[in-house]
Amino acid sequence: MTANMRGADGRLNRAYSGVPTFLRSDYCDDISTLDADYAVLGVPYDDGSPFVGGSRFCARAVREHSLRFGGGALYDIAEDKEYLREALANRRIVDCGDVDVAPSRGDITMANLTNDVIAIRERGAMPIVLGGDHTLTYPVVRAFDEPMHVIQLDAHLDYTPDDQGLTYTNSTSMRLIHQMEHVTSLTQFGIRSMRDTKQNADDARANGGRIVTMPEIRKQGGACIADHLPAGDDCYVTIDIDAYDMSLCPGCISAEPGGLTYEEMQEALKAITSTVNVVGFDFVEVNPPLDVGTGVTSYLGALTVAMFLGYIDEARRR
Ligand SMILES: [Mn+2]
Repeated sequence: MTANMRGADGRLNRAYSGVPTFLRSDYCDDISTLDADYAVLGVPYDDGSPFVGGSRFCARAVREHSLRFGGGALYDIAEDKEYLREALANRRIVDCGDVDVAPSRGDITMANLTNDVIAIRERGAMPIVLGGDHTLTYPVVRAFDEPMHVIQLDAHLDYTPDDQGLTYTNSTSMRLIHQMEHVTSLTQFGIRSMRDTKQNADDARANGGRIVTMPEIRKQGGACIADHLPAGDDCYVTIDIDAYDMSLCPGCISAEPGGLTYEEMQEALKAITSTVNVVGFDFVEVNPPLDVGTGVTSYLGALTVAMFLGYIDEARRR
């Protein structure tokens, strides 16, 4: 807790009080009037989770834990550097609430999502989308039309063919994205699940994708992601909490051992923002009902989203 927690409105704003928008940003309930640099949008959808649902509560839990960063900035003592102070003080981060979800109708929900992201971009803001499960990345990416690269931080390829009509599930999103004309290339980082198939890995590579596995990351550090990115290009980034090691995400049904440490994630996110131009990102797959009592998975999610946003904001100021 810091001495400068008192907000512009004079309130103390303890982490457990008030209405939980992301980082206690202003709330916008009409995107057509949005005035922001960064627009947060929740997608409380987990119909695309084939095993145990619950990630529909991810965005809400991440918002709640984000209120614990109450000092008006994110301070990294190792660098003696503050992130997001101006963006927060100038109210440049705005929370647009949640996409309208139609239960059991992924097609309708995801059309709503695509339309909301288009509307956010028309207002000149960068979309920051909070899951939900990993289904949402495809409908977000299809809201863009300029050429861009896609970076996925994940334990799994999410490259299953949607040949059974399973378009809106969390295991097919990356194959769908990779087929889109404006997606120039795909980098998949942290992939390690032995539940993925050789066929899907072969297909991703045959389609021009780069897969960065854990031995390479462990040997070279998270910053090695820069070697697999088109420097200077526009990039969309999707972060699955299961990119982190299983020990860091008890509240994630798809957690896998042998994943990223916090430091490796930090290095990777920093390297991304210093190598490419991030045009938007999403964060998915925290399942709060499965989490431990302290909610550490949601907390790590809030930290990851806020930290990455801080790096993006710093890069945009340079
Ligand atoms: Mn995933």
